[in-house]
Amino acid sequence: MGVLNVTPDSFSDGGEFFDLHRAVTQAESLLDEGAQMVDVGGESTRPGSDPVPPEEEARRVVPVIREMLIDRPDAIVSIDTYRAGTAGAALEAGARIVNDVTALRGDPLMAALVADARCPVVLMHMLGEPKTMQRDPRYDDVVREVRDFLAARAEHAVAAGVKEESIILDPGIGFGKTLEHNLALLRDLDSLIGLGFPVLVGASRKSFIGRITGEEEARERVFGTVAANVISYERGATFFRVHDVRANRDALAVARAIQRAY
Ligand code: PMM
Repeated sequence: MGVLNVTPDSFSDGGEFFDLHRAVTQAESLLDEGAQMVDVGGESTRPGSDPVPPEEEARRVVPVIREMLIDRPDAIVSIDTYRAGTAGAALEAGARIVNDVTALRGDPLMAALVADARCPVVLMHMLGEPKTMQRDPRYDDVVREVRDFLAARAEHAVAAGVKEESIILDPGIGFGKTLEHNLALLRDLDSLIGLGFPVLVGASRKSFIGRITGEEEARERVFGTVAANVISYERGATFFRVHDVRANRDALAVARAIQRAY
């Protein structure tokens, strides 16, 4: 899953693809590099960020989705939003997956929207909200708490009419987590895999990688990202949300070939 942030302020690519033409060109290059889907977002969720008004979020993403599907009608677009209004407008414009970083807690109308649309939905774990989530996050047992939270959110989704086979779970790397929390979640990813849903990992360029490698520039964290994704793949993850598609695609192709060798 290639990342396309149509925002002025995302942590690693903020401002780069804020203009319609540049955003569409970037979507196409993600696909050309081998992304099987493009995740389009119109509001940054980086630590400390403020929400944008709902109309502004939809105004950012809908034209990009429309334009990119004119050029690439078969592309699979995911909409990164927790707002039912934005998700609905994006689905109408041709998006096929909803990526909700609040796991259907951010908008009371989202569960019904996803159930009606019968589209896949990503349910992500986040402790708190972006504005404050990195202020001293604490857990007794991060792996158990994230797994139990996601199991409960999946149950909530099913109760609202979402089909079990439409659910994808995500531990929410960096969302209210210290370096140690992120590492424990990746090390014990099997525990999340054990819930029986496909798992998405969004480790790409995140600050925990910089903490380990000393790489302060987000765009220089590609090697660390690849390591996190290969390990996650080996532990059973299915989807990898990344900014640098080619490096991750090649690494995952090799990891997969080794796993399937006989
Ligand atoms: N991370 C970001 C945004 N959306 N969605 C999911 N499902 N998982 C993530 O880990 C995730 C996400 C923040 O990263 P960005 O600013 O590079 O988009």
